[in-house]
Amino acid sequence: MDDVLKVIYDGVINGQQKAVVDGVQAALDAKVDPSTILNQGMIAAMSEVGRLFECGEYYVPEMLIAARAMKSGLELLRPALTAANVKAVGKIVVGTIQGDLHDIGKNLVAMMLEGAGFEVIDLGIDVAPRKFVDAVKEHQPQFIGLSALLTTTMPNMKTTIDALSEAGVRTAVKVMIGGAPVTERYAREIGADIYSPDASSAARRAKEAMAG
Ligand code: B1M
Repeated sequence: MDDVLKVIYDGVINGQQKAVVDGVQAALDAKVDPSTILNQGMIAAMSEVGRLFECGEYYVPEMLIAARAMKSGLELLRPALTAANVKAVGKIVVGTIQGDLHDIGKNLVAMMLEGAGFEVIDLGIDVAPRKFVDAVKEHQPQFIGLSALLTTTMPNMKTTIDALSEAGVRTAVKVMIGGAPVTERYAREIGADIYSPDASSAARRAKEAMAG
């Protein structure tokens, strides 16, 4: 790997925002292809961060700091990616379900998905089923991602899936759900397509679903 890409890669893994931004600037100045910067510098690093999290070496704070460093680099890289017409690997609309204001986990999921190369449209918190339906129609994503942290708001995941069916767009998207009280069994019960226990597996499972 090029020295400059290694600086970005290590910077993301170690959560060093300045190192990542300086590395991206240096790579752009050296005319490194923007998609190489993205894939070999940032996405590869976030995938390693995901692995470290899954094997218990990293915890949520390390993952958050890495994701923030990656985001700062991405801000700088984005115009170059657009100019080079580098396509996202897929598109996902995410949001915290109606009635629920918790967004730390959802933001982390969004950042890991961005780190995996997805375009993420974040609808925020307390998102009504209708808003998810409208976003599916407007943005035509491959996935929608629903997050719930309260046992009292979990049923709104089912309400949202029902709203997608009623609007005739259920089969147009795969529905991924997650959040502390959510389980694989619950996902099956309400007819969601993918359950993810954490942000890193959310990114991995979305990529697998795109591939398969
Ligand atoms: Co709230 N809260 N809270 N809270 N809060 C919990 C969830 C609670 C378990 C605390 C407790 O009682 N022990 C409890 C829920 C109990 C229950 O439902 N059975 C609770 C309660 C009761 C409440 C209020 C009702 C309190 C009150 O007002 N009486 C109230 C509800 C407000 C509302 O939403 N309408 C409330 C409010 C709040 C704050 C606003 C103060 C704040 C939220 C701030 C914010 O998010 N901006 C807050 C917080 C911080 C928590 C705790 C302490 C931490 C949640 C968190 O951020 N975890 C939480 C207790 C706890 O979990 N220990 C608690 C860190 C985060 C990284 O993890 O969100 O689980 P998590 O996300 C993970 C995975 O779940 C997964 O990936 C993430 C990263 O790995 N994941 C997905 C999440 N979404 C996913 C989506 C996916 C895939 C994976 O696909 C799309």
